[in-house]
Amino acid sequence: MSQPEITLWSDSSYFSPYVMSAYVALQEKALPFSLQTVDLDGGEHLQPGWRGYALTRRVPLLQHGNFELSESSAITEYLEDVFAPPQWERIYPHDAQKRARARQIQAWIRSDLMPIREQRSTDVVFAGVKKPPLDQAGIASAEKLFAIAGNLLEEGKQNLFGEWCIADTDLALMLNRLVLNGDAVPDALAEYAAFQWQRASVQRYVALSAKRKG
Ligand SMILES: N[C@@H](CCC(=O)N[C@@H](CS)C(=O)NCC(=O)O)C(=O)O
Repeated sequence: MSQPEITLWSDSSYFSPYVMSAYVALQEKALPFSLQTVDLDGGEHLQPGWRGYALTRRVPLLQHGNFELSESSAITEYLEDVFAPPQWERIYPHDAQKRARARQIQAWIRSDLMPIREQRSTDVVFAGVKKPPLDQAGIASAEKLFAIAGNLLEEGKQNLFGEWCIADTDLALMLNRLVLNGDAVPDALAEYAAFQWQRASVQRYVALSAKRKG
């Protein structure tokens, strides 16, 4: 049976780290999908005519046939459920505890470290913008990130759980907010972030934002 069509809605600049996560998940599973954009600056997502209006009025929004879903980690979990391994590539660890840990990391990155998210917005990552030094709250947030990421990635591991999973992309994005701004980041974490950034699926998303910027 043929699969319903998949569409991923993004902000028009492709600067959203959450859209990136959903995009990378689709790419890793090698699913055919089309991209659509909504103009957040112009408030297009707040118009009742927009597909995501009845949900959260935010991107990313996934359309799979008649089903619409927002919240990036709900999207990546849905894709893993519907396009399950081994038929499709795995984007979460097989082991239940590692899978739970990956979801924990995703939820944590989306709900904590606000000073980093505010002071190192993703134009740093996707458009090469440089920001002023972090304030006290930013420094405390960065120290927390380094300590926790350091615990998760002991001994300079290249992936959180042996093999790549979607939480690696999310954690690397958070670290790269600092690395790509030129902030001091412990070597092992900067190397991990650089390694993750080279992944083809991530680079395809980076290319989208670069194309839009240029
Ligand atoms: N927790 C959400 C965050 C989504 C989010 O913050 N999206 C932003 C773009 S990066 C957005 O749509 N902002 C428009 C708004 O909130 O009005 C997720 O993981 O998908």
